[in-house]
Amino acid sequence: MDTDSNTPGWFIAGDGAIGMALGCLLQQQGASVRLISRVAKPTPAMMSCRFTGGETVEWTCPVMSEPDGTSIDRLIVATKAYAVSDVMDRWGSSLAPGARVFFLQNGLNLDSDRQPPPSTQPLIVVNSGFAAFRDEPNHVVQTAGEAVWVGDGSARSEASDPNVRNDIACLDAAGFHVRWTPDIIARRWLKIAVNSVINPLTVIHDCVNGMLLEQPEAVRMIRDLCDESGRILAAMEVSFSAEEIHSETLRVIEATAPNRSSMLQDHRRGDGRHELDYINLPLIRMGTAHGIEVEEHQLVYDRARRMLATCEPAGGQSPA
Ligand code: KPL
Repeated sequence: MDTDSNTPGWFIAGDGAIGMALGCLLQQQGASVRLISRVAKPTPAMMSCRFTGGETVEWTCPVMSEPDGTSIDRLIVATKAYAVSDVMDRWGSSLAPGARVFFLQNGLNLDSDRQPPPSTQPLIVVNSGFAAFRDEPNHVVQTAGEAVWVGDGSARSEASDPNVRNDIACLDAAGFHVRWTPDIIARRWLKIAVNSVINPLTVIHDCVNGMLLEQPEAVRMIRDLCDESGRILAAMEVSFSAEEIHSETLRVIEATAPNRSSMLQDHRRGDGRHELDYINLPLIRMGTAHGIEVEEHQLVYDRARRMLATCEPAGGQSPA
């Protein structure tokens, strides 16, 4: 495993909470890290991270907003789903042949899930256990550090490329506990099913995740949505049952009880960008395509869409 700062470094697109926390963890392991920001920022940036153990680390890191001719061997895309196409448009041509590109988004875009150039290796990360939030512009607080899943969509029991295995070992040693799985597509659908319950319901009820369990209407909707998702996933031959989706949803709500979901944060930020069409819409579309009734999901989608519309620019947004 390389932790040597002379080896090709890590580029992290997205200087939000997860991007900053990951950058800090990797740099502490001795890796060279550069953050990629959508907008030009003073560089190097001075940041701090408080980790779950209680330790606070001050760190500095170069920040880039435009390619400078450097060839990128490993890129972590830690942006929101709607920003992925911008990242690929701007940085795709800087990716070296064989570069590993780790995608950390919630949900997916069924119309055009933006891929990096064909000569590179896209890897899907399903984040089911690492959480952080930003409480000041350059200060991040990590709130959970459980295992997360990674895969390339193949049924291989481990990554075939030793570079990918090395990357996974580096991330794991740094404290981002990635585990390879041959079932990454099913795991992504499970996470979509869970997020499609928690995220819009926290917008509708304007509450932190844990409060959902204190509202009888929300508790009933959680059950009904999970049952419907179970029928959709069964029709898609994805192996998670309604019971498993329901218990995973309750587990996540309890584990992230004090969190404001990312969709509620999008709503409150009010800049018109949110992930409803990347999380809820794919399930609705899959259900419809397989002839499954999606009444509960459609109702929740429509309610949340109306509420999120109050923060959209005229004309709404379309999946990027
Ligand atoms: O993934 C999340 C999100 O907010 O998008 C959960 C797990 C619901 C945590 O808030």
